[in-house]
Amino acid sequence: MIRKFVFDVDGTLTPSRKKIDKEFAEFFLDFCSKNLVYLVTGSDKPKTVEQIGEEIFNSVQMSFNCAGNEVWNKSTLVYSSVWKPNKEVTDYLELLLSESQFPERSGNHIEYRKGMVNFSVVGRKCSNEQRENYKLWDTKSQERVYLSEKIRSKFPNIDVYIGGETGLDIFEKGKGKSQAIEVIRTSDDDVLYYFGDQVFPGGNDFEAAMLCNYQPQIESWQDTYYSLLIMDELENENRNYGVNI
Ligand code: M1P
Repeated sequence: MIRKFVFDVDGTLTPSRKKIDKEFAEFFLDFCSKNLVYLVTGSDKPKTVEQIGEEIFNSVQMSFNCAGNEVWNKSTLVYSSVWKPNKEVTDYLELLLSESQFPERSGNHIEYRKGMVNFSVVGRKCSNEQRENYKLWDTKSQERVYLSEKIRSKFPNIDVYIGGETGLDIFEKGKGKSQAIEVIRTSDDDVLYYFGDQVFPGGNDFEAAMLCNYQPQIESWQDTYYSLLIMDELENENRNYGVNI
């Protein structure tokens, strides 16, 4: 049995778009040195490094950025998709943006990344206050569910998922996070654990998590920390009793 641990970043290892907690970072770095760890995130490499630091980024086996459309092995770029949404899609996103009843706009609403775009009504440049306002609005109005259904039904050849706290991750059909799992699983002996805060139908972790063997229930980085601590403790206890898990 070969255990492999797959982690989303925003909302799973860090608060969304924020830096990793110092104590957890120390623990996680040690975890990476003892286990096969992979990152699968909607964000690009610069944002990921800014949030988790170079040391953790370089200690994982591989980082699947932009939902696996840009793959890094430490500082080596292994793969980069060239897909871009066509004008019909981006015009439609602009239309949806203009129709949203949410009153605040911060700029950078359609962010182009490798092989995907991130679409955000409040905008990627939002302040913490605007982010909080949008979170409340989205919870109340379910705007991101509504928008993703509209986009999905108009363009059946693209995939749309709720990611992070404010946006939607949009890419070519089948080119979401699940493509990373197909690379990570290399043998029938592999046992994959998926840690993600968006493991629900329509969430950007859902399909990837369903391809893994275990999906601990995570709603925050604290949940991830706690699950890993429990796992560690159980292993130590079992080791003391001579049981192999
Ligand atoms: O991984 C999904 C998204 O997570 C964050 O989204 P938000 O800022 O809306 O909370 C960001 O890191 C975003 O880039 C990413 O796509």
